[in-house]
Amino acid sequence: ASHLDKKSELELEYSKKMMGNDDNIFKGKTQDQDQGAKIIEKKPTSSSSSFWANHIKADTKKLAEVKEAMQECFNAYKTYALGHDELMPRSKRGSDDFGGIGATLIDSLDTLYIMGLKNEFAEALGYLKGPESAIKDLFVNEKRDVSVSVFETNIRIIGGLLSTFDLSGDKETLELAETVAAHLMPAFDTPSGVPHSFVNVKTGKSFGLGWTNGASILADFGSMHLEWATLSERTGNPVYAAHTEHVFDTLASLARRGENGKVKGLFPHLFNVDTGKFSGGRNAFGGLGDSFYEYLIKCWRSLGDLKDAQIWRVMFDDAMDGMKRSLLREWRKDTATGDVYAYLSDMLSNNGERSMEHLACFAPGMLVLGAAEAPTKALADEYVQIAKNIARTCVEMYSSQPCGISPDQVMFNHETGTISVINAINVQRPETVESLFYLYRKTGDDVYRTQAWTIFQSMKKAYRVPESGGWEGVRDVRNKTPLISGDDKMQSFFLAETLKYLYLIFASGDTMHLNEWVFNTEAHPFRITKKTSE
Ligand code: DMJ
Repeated sequence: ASHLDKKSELELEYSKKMMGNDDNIFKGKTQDQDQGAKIIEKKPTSSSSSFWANHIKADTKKLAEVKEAMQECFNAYKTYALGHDELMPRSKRGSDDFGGIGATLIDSLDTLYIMGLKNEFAEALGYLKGPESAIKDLFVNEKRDVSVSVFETNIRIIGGLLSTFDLSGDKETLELAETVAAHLMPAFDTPSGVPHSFVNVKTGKSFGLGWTNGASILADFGSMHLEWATLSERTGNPVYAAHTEHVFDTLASLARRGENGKVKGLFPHLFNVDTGKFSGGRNAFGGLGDSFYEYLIKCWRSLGDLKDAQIWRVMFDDAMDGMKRSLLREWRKDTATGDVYAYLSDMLSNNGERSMEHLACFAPGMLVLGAAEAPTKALADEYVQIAKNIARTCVEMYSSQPCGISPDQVMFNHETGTISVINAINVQRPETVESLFYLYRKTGDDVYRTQAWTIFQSMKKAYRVPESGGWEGVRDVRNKTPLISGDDKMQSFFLAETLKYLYLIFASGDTMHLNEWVFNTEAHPFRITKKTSE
């Protein structure tokens, strides 16, 4: 009961803020689609440009090539798998790992919009709102008895719908986002108020995963506030933000009491929603932990209505401190240039703690965001330096393989300065190109564009399935490109994230400027409601 009392206090406080917030850009005002292009290209004010590199010009030829890839992938999805979650590019049919809600369609919307693929965007939106709509079938008409992942539905579906609203002003997408969130809400009805991982959309029954013994996962429940606070702001309904703010408050008070494991600033992966305590797992930045840390800085930077804003910043800097002390490793130094290659340990003792997942390659991007408005210049410089050192390793994870594609997990040999493969698959993940995007926007150093282009070319060779035009992942990156066997799956995040970040790397610096937009962990951009000063 205590968390419910807390929730209503928060709701009250939030409503007061909403009523008094004259800057709320969505009060009685919507953007129309024609304004969209201007919104994307809008010039940042000169006072806000100093942290980011100025005068980044578009590389139109490369932009066109990435856009063509997106067009091809979307059209293949449309032709063979429309309404399904993902395309199987070889089998030329759909697969439904997320409840059959058309994940790729929704994940693609804002990418199509940003790339100016107007016809495809209009078609996708038309389908979403039309009578065949898979998402309406499930969430509006409640036709199917299906359980969905709270995290995946939040980052892909609510995130994709919210960003489509922010970009295009289409109100129905906001209403749909609210309907989806209302169906996830029963997952929060636990003694601690921290949500279960899964919820049945029809019955509201929620539950945890078998392999965690029912525990919820830090990256899942800890990466919801950006979407839910944005949803509250856009709709004027405080209930969403109140739910996720309570989750953050729970974590913050555990940290204050020192009940968050051995390393100050970091958090274990598994949480018992009944006892309200952590129940195990590692403190690391790969899967299970990753986006929780990312959201500390993204929420702090971008949410004008953030309660006790400073504690988000403090928790982020504490986490980075914990990361430096316990996870950051240097495995190679280039004797000629002095360049350091760093990585973040997975802390898996059977690999001698010298392993890293590709998933952790989001960290350089997060560190660059942390450097903007950091408490001191020294800390900002240090964050950018660590970001560069980790990104160097992530790029090497690609270039060290015969097909130029990174494995999903690697091990580092500090003695020889070499990388070996632990998990040879590649599922089209975005994290390295995501980090190259942030580093390029920060530094304007062309090395990042060159690296991104090389990776994109390797992806094209390894992923593209000519029979359908869809792009798939790779089963074993240790093979040379012509020998590669594909996994017959086009991940929805490939269209939401990988291709979007690649496009933005070659776009002008004013396109989706990082002082005006924040990208959720599935690369869906929301308009920033707090003015950033850097
Ligand atoms: C995406 O769904 C998100 O980026 C998430 O935070 C991590 N995993 C995938 C991409 O690898």
